[in-house]
Amino acid sequence: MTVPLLASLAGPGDRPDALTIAGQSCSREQLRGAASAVASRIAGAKSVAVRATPSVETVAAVVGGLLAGVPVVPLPPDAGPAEREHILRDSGAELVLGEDVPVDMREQGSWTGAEPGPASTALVLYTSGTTGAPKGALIPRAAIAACLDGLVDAWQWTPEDTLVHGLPLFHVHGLVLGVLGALRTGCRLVHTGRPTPEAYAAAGGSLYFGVPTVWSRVVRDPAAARALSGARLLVSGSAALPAPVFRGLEELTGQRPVERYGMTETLITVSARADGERRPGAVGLPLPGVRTRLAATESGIGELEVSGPTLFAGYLGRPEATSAAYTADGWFRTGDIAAVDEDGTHRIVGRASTDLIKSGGYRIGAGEVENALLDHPAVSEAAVVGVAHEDLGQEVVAYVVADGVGERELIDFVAGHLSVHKRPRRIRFLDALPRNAMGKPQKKLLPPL
Ligand code: MLC
Ligand code: AMP
Repeated sequence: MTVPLLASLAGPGDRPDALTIAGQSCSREQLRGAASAVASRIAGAKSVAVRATPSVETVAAVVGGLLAGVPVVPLPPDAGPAEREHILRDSGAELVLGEDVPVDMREQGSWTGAEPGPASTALVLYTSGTTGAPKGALIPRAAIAACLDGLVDAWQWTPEDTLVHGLPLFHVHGLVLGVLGALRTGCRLVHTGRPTPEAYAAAGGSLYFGVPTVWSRVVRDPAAARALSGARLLVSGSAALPAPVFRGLEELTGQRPVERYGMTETLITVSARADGERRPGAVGLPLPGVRTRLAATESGIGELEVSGPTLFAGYLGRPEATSAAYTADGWFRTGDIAAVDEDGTHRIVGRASTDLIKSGGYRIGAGEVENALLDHPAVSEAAVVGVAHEDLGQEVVAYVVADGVGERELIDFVAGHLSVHKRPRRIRFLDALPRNAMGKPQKKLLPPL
Protein backbone atom coordinates (compact mmCIF):
# COMPACT_ATOMS: atom_id res chain seq x y z
CA MET A 1 0.00 0.00 0.00
CA THR A 2 1.31 3.47 -0.79
CA VAL A 3 1.87 5.89 2.07
CA PRO A 4 -0.75 8.69 2.29
CA LEU A 5 0.71 12.02 1.14
CA LEU A 6 0.38 13.54 4.63
CA ALA A 7 1.43 10.33 6.37
CA SER A 8 1.86 11.79 9.85
CA LEU A 9 -1.72 13.06 10.05
CA ALA A 10 -3.00 9.49 10.04
CA GLY A 11 -0.24 8.08 12.23
CA PRO A 12 0.45 7.99 15.96
CA GLY A 13 2.33 10.63 17.95
CA ASP A 14 0.87 14.04 18.70
CA ARG A 15 1.55 17.07 20.84
CA PRO A 16 -0.30 20.35 21.39
CA ASP A 17 2.44 22.23 19.54
CA ALA A 18 2.97 19.85 16.62
CA LEU A 19 2.73 22.99 14.46
CA THR A 20 3.45 26.54 15.53
CA ILE A 21 2.92 29.21 12.91
CA ALA A 22 3.60 32.86 13.69
CA GLY A 23 3.02 32.20 17.39
CA GLN A 24 -0.15 30.09 17.10
CA SER A 25 0.09 26.37 17.86
CA CYS A 26 -2.06 23.34 17.14
CA SER A 27 -1.87 19.57 17.44
CA ARG A 28 -2.09 17.20 14.47
CA GLU A 29 -5.52 16.15 15.70
CA GLN A 30 -6.72 19.78 15.67
CA LEU A 31 -5.25 20.29 12.24
CA ARG A 32 -6.92 17.16 10.94
CA GLY A 33 -10.26 18.22 12.47
CA ALA A 34 -10.20 21.70 10.96
CA ALA A 35 -8.93 20.43 7.60
CA SER A 36 -11.61 17.69 7.56
CA ALA A 37 -14.32 20.31 8.00
CA VAL A 38 -12.84 22.24 5.05
CA ALA A 39 -12.65 19.03 2.97
CA SER A 40 -16.34 18.30 3.57
CA ARG A 41 -17.32 21.82 2.46
CA ILE A 42 -15.29 21.83 -0.77
CA ALA A 43 -15.55 18.19 -1.92
CA GLY A 44 -16.22 18.09 -5.65
CA ALA A 45 -14.98 21.64 -6.38
CA LYS A 46 -12.75 22.03 -9.46
CA SER A 47 -10.11 23.94 -7.50
CA VAL A 48 -9.92 26.28 -4.52
CA ALA A 49 -7.66 29.23 -3.70
CA VAL A 50 -6.24 30.19 -0.34
CA ARG A 51 -4.76 33.52 0.65
CA ALA A 52 -1.52 32.09 1.99
CA THR A 53 -0.82 34.19 5.08
CA PRO A 54 1.60 32.54 7.52
CA SER A 55 -1.04 31.00 9.80
CA VAL A 56 -2.36 27.65 11.03
CA GLU A 57 -5.57 28.42 9.13
CA THR A 58 -3.62 28.51 5.85
CA VAL A 59 -2.19 25.07 6.65
CA ALA A 60 -5.66 23.74 7.54
CA ALA A 61 -7.04 25.14 4.26
CA VAL A 62 -4.28 23.53 2.18
CA VAL A 63 -4.62 20.22 4.02
CA GLY A 64 -8.41 20.38 3.52
CA GLY A 65 -7.88 20.60 -0.23
CA LEU A 66 -5.37 17.75 -0.17
CA LEU A 67 -7.73 15.51 1.84
CA ALA A 68 -10.62 16.20 -0.54
CA GLY A 69 -8.47 15.84 -3.67
CA VAL A 70 -9.32 19.41 -4.74
CA PRO A 71 -6.35 21.27 -6.29
CA VAL A 72 -5.23 24.15 -4.08
CA VAL A 73 -4.09 27.48 -5.55
CA PRO A 74 -2.09 29.51 -3.00
CA LEU A 75 -2.43 33.29 -3.40
CA PRO A 76 0.38 35.56 -2.23
CA PRO A 77 -1.27 37.40 0.68
CA ASP A 78 -0.02 40.78 -0.53
CA ALA A 79 -1.04 40.20 -4.17
CA GLY A 80 -2.49 43.39 -5.59
CA PRO A 81 -5.70 43.32 -7.64
CA ALA A 82 -4.01 42.61 -10.99
CA GLU A 83 -2.11 39.57 -9.72
CA ARG A 84 -4.96 38.21 -7.60
CA GLU A 85 -7.51 38.53 -10.40
CA HIS A 86 -5.16 36.90 -12.89
CA ILE A 87 -4.54 33.90 -10.62
CA LEU A 88 -8.22 33.47 -9.74
CA ARG A 89 -9.38 33.81 -13.36
CA ASP A 90 -6.61 31.69 -14.88
CA SER A 91 -6.93 28.89 -12.34
CA GLY A 92 -10.71 28.85 -12.36
CA ALA A 93 -10.62 28.53 -8.56
CA GLU A 94 -14.26 28.52 -7.50
CA LEU A 95 -13.80 29.49 -3.86
CA VAL A 96 -11.27 31.30 -1.70
CA LEU A 97 -10.82 29.38 1.54
CA GLY A 98 -10.95 31.64 4.56
CA GLU A 99 -13.06 34.13 2.56
CA ASP A 100 -15.90 32.21 0.84
CA VAL A 101 -15.44 29.07 2.98
CA PRO A 102 -14.75 29.30 6.72
CA VAL A 103 -11.54 27.78 8.10
CA ASP A 104 -11.86 27.36 11.86
CA MET A 105 -9.27 25.59 14.02
CA ARG A 106 -11.93 24.77 16.64
CA GLU A 107 -13.89 22.57 14.24
CA GLN A 108 -13.54 18.80 14.50
CA GLY A 109 -14.68 17.46 11.15
CA SER A 110 -14.26 13.80 10.34
CA TRP A 111 -13.42 13.41 6.66
CA THR A 112 -13.36 9.78 5.62
CA GLY A 113 -12.82 10.13 1.87
CA ALA A 114 -10.30 7.87 0.18
CA GLU A 115 -6.73 9.05 -0.52
CA PRO A 116 -6.84 10.77 -3.95
CA GLY A 117 -4.84 9.12 -6.74
CA PRO A 118 -1.10 9.81 -7.11
CA ALA A 119 -1.47 11.50 -10.50
CA SER A 120 -4.13 13.96 -9.28
CA THR A 121 -3.17 17.62 -8.91
CA ALA A 122 -2.33 18.65 -5.36
CA LEU A 123 -1.29 22.25 -5.95
CA VAL A 124 -1.37 24.83 -8.72
CA LEU A 125 1.63 27.07 -8.08
CA TYR A 126 1.78 30.34 -10.03
CA THR A 127 5.25 31.18 -11.25
CA SER A 128 6.70 33.86 -13.49
CA GLY A 129 8.22 33.36 -16.90
CA THR A 130 10.38 35.85 -18.79
CA THR A 131 7.35 37.53 -20.35
CA GLY A 132 3.66 37.84 -19.62
CA ALA A 133 1.65 36.94 -16.55
CA PRO A 134 2.54 34.03 -14.22
CA LYS A 135 1.59 30.51 -15.29
CA GLY A 136 -0.01 27.85 -13.08
CA ALA A 137 2.30 24.85 -12.61
CA LEU A 138 0.26 21.69 -11.96
CA ILE A 139 1.93 19.75 -9.16
CA PRO A 140 0.80 16.12 -8.82
CA ARG A 141 0.63 14.40 -5.43
CA ALA A 142 3.14 11.79 -6.54
CA ALA A 143 5.72 14.49 -7.38
CA ILE A 144 5.43 15.95 -3.88
CA ALA A 145 5.74 12.51 -2.29
CA ALA A 146 8.80 11.63 -4.42
CA CYS A 147 10.48 14.96 -3.66
CA LEU A 148 9.88 14.76 0.09
CA ASP A 149 10.96 11.11 0.29
CA GLY A 150 14.13 12.00 -1.59
CA LEU A 151 14.85 14.79 0.90
CA VAL A 152 14.15 12.47 3.85
CA ASP A 153 16.88 10.27 2.43
CA ALA A 154 19.32 13.08 1.60
CA TRP A 155 18.89 14.98 4.86
CA GLN A 156 18.20 12.06 7.23
CA TRP A 157 15.00 13.91 8.07
CA THR A 158 13.09 12.16 10.89
CA PRO A 159 10.03 12.67 13.14
CA GLU A 160 12.50 13.67 15.89
CA ASP A 161 13.46 16.83 14.00
CA THR A 162 12.06 20.25 14.74
CA LEU A 163 11.89 22.13 11.45
CA VAL A 164 12.20 25.91 11.67
CA HIS A 165 11.68 28.46 8.91
CA GLY A 166 9.77 31.67 8.21
CA LEU A 167 9.30 31.46 4.45
CA PRO A 168 6.18 32.39 2.50
CA LEU A 169 3.54 29.65 2.20
CA PHE A 170 2.76 30.11 -1.51
CA HIS A 171 5.91 28.59 -3.05
CA VAL A 172 7.69 25.27 -3.16
CA HIS A 173 10.22 26.17 -0.48
CA GLY A 174 7.92 27.34 2.32
CA LEU A 175 4.82 25.30 1.45
CA VAL A 176 5.92 22.00 -0.11
CA LEU A 177 9.16 21.48 1.83
CA GLY A 178 8.38 23.66 4.82
CA VAL A 179 4.83 22.52 5.58
CA LEU A 180 4.02 19.34 3.65
CA GLY A 181 7.51 18.04 4.50
CA ALA A 182 6.72 18.33 8.20
CA LEU A 183 3.31 16.71 7.70
CA ARG A 184 4.76 13.81 5.73
CA THR A 185 7.72 13.11 8.03
CA GLY A 186 5.85 13.87 11.25
CA CYS A 187 8.45 16.30 12.55
CA ARG A 188 7.46 19.34 14.60
CA LEU A 189 7.23 22.61 12.66
CA VAL A 190 7.96 26.09 13.97
CA HIS A 191 7.20 28.78 11.39
CA THR A 192 8.58 32.09 12.62
CA GLY A 193 6.17 34.36 10.74
CA ARG A 194 9.05 36.29 9.19
CA PRO A 195 12.47 34.73 8.55
CA THR A 196 14.47 37.01 10.84
CA PRO A 197 17.79 35.98 12.44
CA GLU A 198 16.43 36.67 15.94
CA ALA A 199 13.39 34.46 15.37
CA TYR A 200 15.53 31.64 13.96
CA ALA A 201 17.87 31.91 16.95
CA ALA A 202 15.01 31.78 19.44
CA ALA A 203 13.24 28.78 17.87
CA GLY A 204 15.60 26.03 19.05
CA GLY A 205 15.16 23.77 16.02
CA SER A 206 17.22 20.92 14.61
CA LEU A 207 16.55 21.53 10.90
CA TYR A 208 16.47 25.05 9.45
CA PHE A 209 15.40 26.21 5.97
CA GLY A 210 16.31 29.58 4.47
CA VAL A 211 16.87 31.39 1.20
CA PRO A 212 20.37 32.89 0.80
CA THR A 213 19.13 36.36 1.85
CA VAL A 214 18.02 34.88 5.17
CA TRP A 215 21.38 33.15 5.70
CA SER A 216 23.28 36.29 4.77
CA ARG A 217 21.27 38.22 7.38
CA VAL A 218 21.99 35.47 9.94
CA VAL A 219 25.72 35.80 9.26
CA ARG A 220 25.52 39.55 9.79
CA ASP A 221 24.03 38.86 13.25
CA PRO A 222 26.76 36.72 14.90
CA ALA A 223 24.84 36.20 18.14
CA ALA A 224 21.88 34.77 16.23
CA ALA A 225 24.19 32.66 14.08
CA ARG A 226 25.95 31.20 17.14
CA ALA A 227 22.57 30.26 18.59
CA LEU A 228 22.16 27.86 15.66
CA SER A 229 25.30 25.89 16.58
CA GLY A 230 23.23 23.11 18.14
CA ALA A 231 21.10 22.54 15.04
CA ARG A 232 21.54 19.34 13.08
CA LEU A 233 21.25 20.79 9.56
CA LEU A 234 21.08 24.27 8.02
CA VAL A 235 19.62 24.08 4.50
CA SER A 236 19.82 26.79 1.83
CA GLY A 237 17.99 26.97 -1.47
CA SER A 238 15.89 28.95 -3.99
CA ALA A 239 18.94 30.92 -5.17
CA ALA A 240 22.70 30.58 -5.13
CA LEU A 241 24.27 30.74 -1.67
CA PRO A 242 27.25 33.12 -1.94
CA ALA A 243 30.54 31.49 -0.86
CA PRO A 244 31.23 34.17 1.83
CA VAL A 245 27.85 33.39 3.42
CA PHE A 246 28.63 29.64 3.33
CA ARG A 247 31.95 30.30 5.07
CA GLY A 248 30.41 32.76 7.53
CA LEU A 249 27.88 30.13 8.59
CA GLU A 250 30.62 27.54 8.98
CA GLU A 251 32.69 29.91 11.10
CA LEU A 252 29.85 31.04 13.36
CA THR A 253 27.79 27.86 13.70
CA GLY A 254 30.55 25.26 13.35
CA GLN A 255 28.77 23.53 10.49
CA ARG A 256 28.65 23.71 6.73
CA PRO A 257 25.21 24.44 5.29
CA VAL A 258 23.55 21.96 2.93
CA GLU A 259 22.59 23.51 -0.39
CA ARG A 260 19.86 22.11 -2.62
CA TYR A 261 18.51 23.13 -6.01
CA GLY A 262 14.99 23.12 -7.40
CA MET A 263 12.25 24.89 -9.30
CA THR A 264 8.50 25.23 -9.09
CA GLU A 265 8.16 23.00 -12.15
CA THR A 266 10.51 20.26 -10.94
CA LEU A 267 10.37 20.57 -7.14
CA ILE A 268 13.75 19.78 -5.56
CA THR A 269 15.90 17.68 -7.87
CA VAL A 270 19.48 18.01 -6.60
CA SER A 271 20.82 18.28 -3.06
CA ALA A 272 23.89 17.96 -0.92
CA ARG A 273 23.51 15.14 1.59
CA ALA A 274 23.62 15.23 5.38
CA ASP A 275 26.19 12.42 5.23
CA GLY A 276 28.01 13.79 2.17
CA GLU A 277 30.41 16.52 1.19
CA ARG A 278 29.23 20.15 1.36
CA ARG A 279 31.16 22.65 -0.72
CA PRO A 280 30.50 26.35 -1.32
CA GLY A 281 28.89 26.82 -4.75
CA ALA A 282 27.84 23.16 -5.01
CA VAL A 283 24.25 21.87 -4.85
CA GLY A 284 25.09 18.17 -4.56
CA LEU A 285 23.70 15.10 -6.27
CA PRO A 286 20.38 14.23 -7.95
CA LEU A 287 17.71 12.92 -5.56
CA PRO A 288 16.67 9.26 -5.88
CA GLY A 289 14.95 8.64 -9.23
CA VAL A 290 15.97 12.04 -10.68
CA ARG A 291 18.22 12.11 -13.74
CA THR A 292 20.11 15.16 -14.99
CA ARG A 293 22.11 16.02 -18.08
CA LEU A 294 23.71 19.09 -19.60
CA ALA A 295 22.56 20.27 -23.04
CA ALA A 296 25.03 21.60 -25.58
CA THR A 297 27.99 21.75 -23.23
CA GLU A 298 30.77 24.19 -23.80
CA SER A 299 33.78 23.18 -21.72
CA GLY A 300 31.60 21.17 -19.36
CA ILE A 301 29.01 23.91 -18.81
CA GLY A 302 25.51 23.85 -20.26
CA GLU A 303 21.79 24.18 -19.64
CA LEU A 304 20.64 21.69 -17.03
CA GLU A 305 17.89 19.29 -18.12
CA VAL A 306 16.10 17.02 -15.65
CA SER A 307 13.70 14.10 -15.70
CA GLY A 308 12.15 11.97 -12.99
CA PRO A 309 9.28 11.54 -10.56
CA THR A 310 9.34 15.05 -9.04
CA LEU A 311 8.35 16.87 -12.25
CA PHE A 312 5.16 18.89 -12.69
CA ALA A 313 2.37 17.86 -15.07
CA GLY A 314 2.42 21.02 -17.22
CA TYR A 315 1.20 24.62 -17.14
CA LEU A 316 -2.55 24.91 -16.62
CA GLY A 317 -4.26 25.67 -19.94
CA ARG A 318 -0.98 26.32 -21.79
CA PRO A 319 -0.07 23.28 -23.90
CA GLU A 320 2.35 25.29 -26.03
CA ALA A 321 4.30 26.66 -23.08
CA THR A 322 4.32 23.16 -21.59
CA SER A 323 5.73 21.50 -24.69
CA ALA A 324 8.28 24.31 -25.14
CA ALA A 325 9.55 23.52 -21.64
CA TYR A 326 10.57 20.00 -22.70
CA THR A 327 13.13 18.65 -25.15
CA ALA A 328 11.96 16.40 -27.98
CA ASP A 329 12.98 13.37 -25.89
CA GLY A 330 11.02 14.46 -22.83
CA TRP A 331 13.55 16.16 -20.53
CA PHE A 332 12.58 19.38 -18.72
CA ARG A 333 14.68 22.40 -19.67
CA THR A 334 15.45 24.24 -16.43
CA GLY A 335 16.89 27.39 -18.01
CA ASP A 336 19.72 27.17 -15.47
CA ILE A 337 23.33 26.83 -16.56
CA ALA A 338 25.19 24.16 -14.64
CA ALA A 339 28.41 22.18 -14.42
CA VAL A 340 28.82 18.66 -13.08
CA ASP A 341 32.08 17.74 -11.37
CA GLU A 342 33.79 14.38 -11.78
CA ASP A 343 32.22 13.03 -8.60
CA GLY A 344 28.73 13.97 -9.88
CA THR A 345 28.40 17.11 -7.74
CA HIS A 346 26.31 19.75 -9.52
CA ARG A 347 27.07 23.46 -9.56
CA ILE A 348 24.59 26.09 -10.78
CA VAL A 349 26.61 28.79 -12.50
CA GLY A 350 23.96 31.05 -14.04
CA ARG A 351 20.69 31.40 -15.92
CA ALA A 352 20.10 31.21 -19.66
CA SER A 353 17.79 34.26 -19.63
CA THR A 354 18.46 37.55 -17.91
CA ASP A 355 14.70 38.22 -17.95
CA LEU A 356 14.12 35.87 -15.02
CA ILE A 357 15.24 37.65 -11.89
CA LYS A 358 15.84 36.03 -8.48
CA SER A 359 15.47 38.55 -5.67
CA GLY A 360 15.42 37.40 -2.05
CA GLY A 361 14.73 33.89 -3.43
CA TYR A 362 11.60 35.07 -5.29
CA ARG A 363 11.42 34.39 -9.04
CA ILE A 364 10.31 37.56 -10.81
CA GLY A 365 9.70 37.89 -14.55
CA ALA A 366 11.02 41.10 -16.09
CA GLY A 367 8.08 41.14 -18.53
CA GLU A 368 5.48 41.01 -15.79
CA VAL A 369 7.00 44.02 -14.01
CA GLU A 370 7.39 45.89 -17.33
CA ASN A 371 3.69 45.32 -18.09
CA ALA A 372 2.72 46.58 -14.62
CA LEU A 373 4.79 49.73 -15.15
CA LEU A 374 3.22 50.26 -18.59
CA ASP A 375 -0.21 50.12 -16.94
CA HIS A 376 0.64 53.42 -15.26
CA PRO A 377 -0.73 56.21 -17.46
CA ALA A 378 2.46 58.31 -17.18
CA VAL A 379 4.78 55.52 -18.40
CA SER A 380 5.43 55.04 -22.11
CA GLU A 381 8.38 52.61 -22.10
CA ALA A 382 9.85 50.27 -19.50
CA ALA A 383 12.77 47.82 -19.27
CA VAL A 384 13.33 45.80 -16.11
CA VAL A 385 16.58 44.06 -15.16
CA GLY A 386 18.08 42.25 -12.18
CA VAL A 387 21.18 43.93 -10.77
CA ALA A 388 23.60 42.11 -8.46
CA HIS A 389 22.78 42.98 -4.85
CA GLU A 390 24.58 41.96 -1.69
CA ASP A 391 21.49 41.23 0.43
CA LEU A 392 18.91 40.11 -2.15
CA GLY A 393 21.17 38.35 -4.66
CA GLN A 394 19.62 40.47 -7.38
CA GLU A 395 17.52 43.58 -7.03
CA VAL A 396 14.77 44.56 -9.46
CA VAL A 397 15.70 47.77 -11.28
CA ALA A 398 13.45 49.51 -13.80
CA TYR A 399 14.44 51.89 -16.58
CA VAL A 400 11.43 53.89 -17.68
CA VAL A 401 10.42 56.64 -20.05
CA ALA A 402 7.72 58.59 -18.25
CA ASP A 403 6.24 62.01 -17.89
CA GLY A 404 5.19 63.54 -14.59
CA VAL A 405 5.65 60.65 -12.17
CA GLY A 406 8.28 60.07 -9.48
CA GLU A 407 10.28 57.01 -8.38
CA ARG A 408 8.35 56.42 -5.14
CA GLU A 409 4.96 56.60 -6.83
CA LEU A 410 5.97 54.07 -9.50
CA ILE A 411 7.47 51.65 -6.96
CA ASP A 412 4.29 51.80 -4.89
CA PHE A 413 2.19 51.39 -8.03
CA VAL A 414 3.88 48.07 -8.87
CA ALA A 415 3.84 46.94 -5.21
CA GLY A 416 0.10 47.62 -5.11
CA HIS A 417 -0.66 46.09 -8.51
CA LEU A 418 1.36 42.86 -8.31
CA SER A 419 2.97 41.59 -5.09
CA VAL A 420 5.15 43.75 -2.86
CA HIS A 421 8.24 41.59 -3.52
CA LYS A 422 7.98 42.21 -7.29
CA ARG A 423 8.35 45.99 -6.94
CA PRO A 424 11.43 47.64 -8.45
CA ARG A 425 13.73 48.76 -5.67
CA ARG A 426 15.18 51.50 -7.88
CA ILE A 427 14.00 53.37 -10.98
CA ARG A 428 16.04 55.26 -13.51
CA PHE A 429 14.30 57.68 -15.84
CA LEU A 430 15.53 57.87 -19.45
CA ASP A 431 14.53 59.97 -22.46
CA ALA A 432 14.34 56.79 -24.58
CA LEU A 433 15.24 53.11 -24.22
CA PRO A 434 18.21 51.96 -26.31
CA ARG A 435 16.84 50.00 -29.29
CA ASN A 436 18.35 48.10 -32.21
CA ALA A 437 17.59 48.75 -35.89
CA MET A 438 14.48 46.56 -35.60
CA GLY A 439 13.18 48.75 -32.73
CA LYS A 440 13.71 46.05 -30.09
CA PRO A 441 14.88 47.35 -26.67
CA GLN A 442 18.52 46.45 -25.97
CA LYS A 443 18.86 45.78 -22.27
CA LYS A 444 22.62 45.26 -22.65
CA LEU A 445 22.96 48.89 -23.72
CA LEU A 446 21.13 50.36 -20.71
CA PRO A 447 23.35 52.87 -18.89
CA PRO A 448 24.72 51.94 -15.46
CA LEU A 449 22.65 53.21 -12.54
C1 MLC B 1 7.94 47.66 1.47
N1 MLC B 1 6.80 47.19 1.95
C2 MLC B 1 5.83 47.68 1.19
C3 MLC B 1 6.44 48.49 0.19
N2 MLC B 1 7.74 48.46 0.41
N3 MLC B 1 4.52 47.54 1.22
C4 MLC B 1 3.78 48.17 0.30
N4 MLC B 1 4.29 48.95 -0.68
C5 MLC B 1 5.60 49.14 -0.75
N5 MLC B 1 6.08 49.91 -1.71
C6 MLC B 1 6.66 46.30 3.12
C7 MLC B 1 6.28 44.88 2.89
O1 MLC B 1 4.90 44.72 2.81
C8 MLC B 1 6.82 44.18 4.12
O2 MLC B 1 5.95 44.39 5.22
C9 MLC B 1 8.08 44.95 4.39
O3 MLC B 1 7.94 46.17 3.71
C10 MLC B 1 9.33 44.24 3.97
O4 MLC B 1 9.21 43.86 2.64
P1 MLC B 1 10.49 43.61 1.79
O5 MLC B 1 11.36 44.81 1.84
O6 MLC B 1 10.07 43.15 0.44
O7 MLC B 1 11.21 42.41 2.52
P2 MLC B 1 12.65 41.96 2.34
O8 MLC B 1 13.40 42.35 3.56
O9 MLC B 1 13.21 42.43 1.05
O10 MLC B 1 12.44 40.39 2.27
C11 MLC B 1 13.53 39.51 2.27
C12 MLC B 1 13.01 38.11 2.48
C13 MLC B 1 11.97 37.81 1.40
C14 MLC B 1 14.18 37.16 2.38
C15 MLC B 1 12.37 37.98 3.86
O11 MLC B 1 12.53 38.12 0.15
C16 MLC B 1 11.48 36.38 1.42
O12 MLC B 1 10.66 35.98 2.23
N6 MLC B 1 11.99 35.57 0.47
C17 MLC B 1 11.61 34.15 0.34
C18 MLC B 1 11.22 33.83 -1.06
C19 MLC B 1 10.93 32.35 -1.24
O13 MLC B 1 10.46 31.67 -0.33
N7 MLC B 1 11.21 31.85 -2.41
C20 MLC B 1 11.03 30.42 -2.68
C21 MLC B 1 10.53 30.22 -4.09
S1 MLC B 1 10.39 28.45 -4.38
P3 MLC B 1 5.76 43.34 6.40
O14 MLC B 1 4.76 43.99 7.27
O15 MLC B 1 5.31 42.08 5.74
O16 MLC B 1 7.11 43.24 7.05
C22 MLC B 1 11.83 28.07 -5.16
C23 MLC B 1 12.14 26.61 -5.37
C24 MLC B 1 13.29 26.32 -4.53
O17 MLC B 1 12.61 28.89 -5.45
O18 MLC B 1 14.34 25.90 -5.02
O19 MLC B 1 13.14 26.56 -3.34
P1 AMP C 1 11.22 29.05 -8.51
O1 AMP C 1 10.50 28.64 -9.68
O2 AMP C 1 10.78 30.23 -7.78
O3 AMP C 1 11.12 27.84 -7.75
O4 AMP C 1 12.72 29.31 -8.86
C1 AMP C 1 13.52 28.33 -9.45
C2 AMP C 1 14.88 28.88 -9.74
O5 AMP C 1 15.57 29.18 -8.53
C3 AMP C 1 15.78 27.90 -10.44
O6 AMP C 1 15.50 27.84 -11.83
C4 AMP C 1 17.15 28.48 -10.13
O7 AMP C 1 17.45 29.54 -11.01
C5 AMP C 1 16.96 29.05 -8.74
N1 AMP C 1 17.53 28.20 -7.69
C6 AMP C 1 16.89 27.39 -6.82
N2 AMP C 1 17.77 26.81 -5.98
C7 AMP C 1 19.01 27.25 -6.33
C8 AMP C 1 20.33 27.02 -5.84
N3 AMP C 1 20.58 26.24 -4.80
N4 AMP C 1 21.36 27.64 -6.48
C9 AMP C 1 21.14 28.45 -7.53
N5 AMP C 1 19.90 28.71 -8.01
C10 AMP C 1 18.85 28.13 -7.43
